[in-house]
Amino acid sequence: MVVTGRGEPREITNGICMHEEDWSILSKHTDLWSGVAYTRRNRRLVISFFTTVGNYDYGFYWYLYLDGTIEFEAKATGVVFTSALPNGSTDFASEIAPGLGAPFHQHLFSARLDFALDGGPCRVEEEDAVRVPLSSDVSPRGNAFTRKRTVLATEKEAMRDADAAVGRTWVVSSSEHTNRLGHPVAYKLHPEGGPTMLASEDSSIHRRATFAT
Ligand SMILES: [Cu+2]
Repeated sequence: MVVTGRGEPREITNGICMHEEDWSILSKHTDLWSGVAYTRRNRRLVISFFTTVGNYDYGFYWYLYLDGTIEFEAKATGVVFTSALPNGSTDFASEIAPGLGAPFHQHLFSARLDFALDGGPCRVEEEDAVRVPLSSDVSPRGNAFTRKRTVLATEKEAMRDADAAVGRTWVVSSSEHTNRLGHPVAYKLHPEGGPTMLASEDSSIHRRATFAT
């Protein structure tokens, strides 16, 4: 709902919200030698909408930051999904009131990203941090580590799991355009940690949301 020039309410159906907001500090530094100190504020453009699905109200929020970062956040609010909890067992639900439970469940989201980096074709590589064993030539103190990039050439190969233990990210890079250092222009996907599909492999949920398995 917005206000018209005459001060009357006007409803916008299927509207989205766009606004800017201050987002703390973009960068700061105090140079110990020159004494120069600076702080630069961060801002982000927020593009969002809510949709009501049953008992839930889902918020889908895209954030565009000054440093080029694009972040997506899905929010779930609304009313909690409940069930009877007659014997007080909390094996499959959290008790939220006497005799009332909130059953364990997952919210699974799928996002399609069309990168079209610099307007051309692109590819995706998986990047993992890799420990380098202690050796007299490469890592005499045992503190070296490197990264390994693997091209995911097919959709099937690209069905990968996040792995926080190796700092796994996915690099989507242009196969035609390079930056001023001669490297392909690219975006890096940083996954959020979270469990994959927890329902049984034989369940109908599993068949409907294979992207989450
Ligand atoms: Cu839920």
